[in-house]
Amino acid sequence: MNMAQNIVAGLDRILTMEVVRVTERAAVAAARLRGRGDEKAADQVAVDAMRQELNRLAIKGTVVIGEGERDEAPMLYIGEEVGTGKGPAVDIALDPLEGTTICAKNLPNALAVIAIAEKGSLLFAPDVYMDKIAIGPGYPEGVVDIDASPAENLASLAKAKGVAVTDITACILDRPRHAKLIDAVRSTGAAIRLIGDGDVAGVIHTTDPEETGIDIYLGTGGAPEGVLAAAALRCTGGQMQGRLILDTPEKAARAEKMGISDPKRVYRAQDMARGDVLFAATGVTDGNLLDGVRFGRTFITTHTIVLRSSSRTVREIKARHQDLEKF
Ligand code: VTB
Repeated sequence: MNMAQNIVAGLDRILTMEVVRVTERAAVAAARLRGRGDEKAADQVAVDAMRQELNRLAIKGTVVIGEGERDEAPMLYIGEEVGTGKGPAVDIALDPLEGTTICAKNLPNALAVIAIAEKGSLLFAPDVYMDKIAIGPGYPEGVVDIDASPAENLASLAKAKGVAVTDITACILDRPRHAKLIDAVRSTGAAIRLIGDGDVAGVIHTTDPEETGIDIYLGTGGAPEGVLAAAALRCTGGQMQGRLILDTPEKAARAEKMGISDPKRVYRAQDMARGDVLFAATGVTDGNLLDGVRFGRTFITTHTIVLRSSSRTVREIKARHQDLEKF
């Protein structure tokens, strides 16, 4: 396939490498403020850095999942046009610092994240909660179901994996709203990894249980984070279902304004991120899949995962940045 055909068939392959710089740059900026207890400052520098690098990409990009509505986010707001404007028209979902609290406390799994997809193919999700369930690749379709009980899902997953339920580990956000869910999972004998934040990482971790020790992600987290995680899962394989929680008239109206006609709809990964999708994440703090940024005396190292749905290639890029001026 030559380059021209490739652009027509999906996203420009060159973007796969170019996009790495975008998350690397945001991650380095955020990492300089790791463990400083200042979430806002870390987020701000990551946003600035990501935007700067994004605007160098040869794309005509529109932010569909970003830092918020135009009036509340001065940069990388929903609807902002990014890139040089010369290149394929794409939708972008991003989170320059997923896990601001994690970064401020210097705890594991803070990431700089971006997903790029063909125009019109990412779910335009309001900033509400989403109920989520996700498992990794290699299981028959329908092994887990968002409407089944935690006990049913864990039993079904354990059976499909060929292990006892007690050998399954679920990842859940540590929130009071999950008390019932946590009890239900514990009563099956399964283990739980409780995370403080960072459910994009939590979902991605299900795709490599040998490495991460996590088989299933359960619970409610941000809907924008749900779309980002779905984009990653589209590339790695795995199953995810999500349902928006529109429990007030205000949220329902907001969702409707964003084009969501069925408020109870269950979205699978392929409904949240359709077509050809590129996903990149760089570790800010050390994590289960990615190392955090290391600051050496003469160089900085970054660790990035880059995924593309059309080829399902998983690339890990460890970069040694010797030109420190660029950061
Ligand atoms: C999660 C988590 C994020 O928000 O989506 C969470 O992945 C959900 O909101 O890192 P609550 O904190 O209100 O539970 C974050 O913690 C922050 O965006």
